[in-house]
Amino acid sequence: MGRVVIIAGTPGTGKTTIARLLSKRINAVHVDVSRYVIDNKLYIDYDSMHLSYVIDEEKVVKKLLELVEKSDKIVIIDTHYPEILPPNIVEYVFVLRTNPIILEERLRKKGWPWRKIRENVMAEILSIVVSNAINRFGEDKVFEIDTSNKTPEKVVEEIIGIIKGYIKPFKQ
Ligand code: DAT
Repeated sequence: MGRVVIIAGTPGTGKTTIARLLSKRINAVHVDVSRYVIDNKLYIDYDSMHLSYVIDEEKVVKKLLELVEKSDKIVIIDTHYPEILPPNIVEYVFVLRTNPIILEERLRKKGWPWRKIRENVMAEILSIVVSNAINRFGEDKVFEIDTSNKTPEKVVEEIIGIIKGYIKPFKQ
């Protein structure tokens, strides 16, 4: 069974960029949950108001657990909704953070509509992903990583440092 590392964060904070790079660096399996849901048709509906798929949570969790069970490598799960996973299988939850002004720029570059940009920038300001992650997984497993004004390589170094125990992260 693989160890599970989650890369979470508001859309645009860099989950897929970081998870892809990290998985190459540590030879892990990368699962981009949004992509995985579409590729495996694990959605119930498309929400045209929020311009996103409504996932079939039960099926998604079942498939992810099977994948982790079969894997002999670390599994990096990239999702803005980490609480669907059971805490007992999760070792680390890295929540990527981005200054809201920089996040807005990144989402503009992705060509997102203004309504969706505003919704996500607000979610980042309110630290919604972090509070949900702490509620579900507990403070000890959750690490906030700032990606503003850093290269993806630098962010990956920080994460590897924490996983290997080289860096003692600051915890309030
Ligand atoms: P997400 O998967 O969270 O939606 P993404 O990886 O698709 O995010 O997009 C993030 C964008 O931000 C991508 O174009 C790369 C850019 N970026 C700039 N600096 C970054 C950093 N330090 N870490 C991650 N992404 C960064």
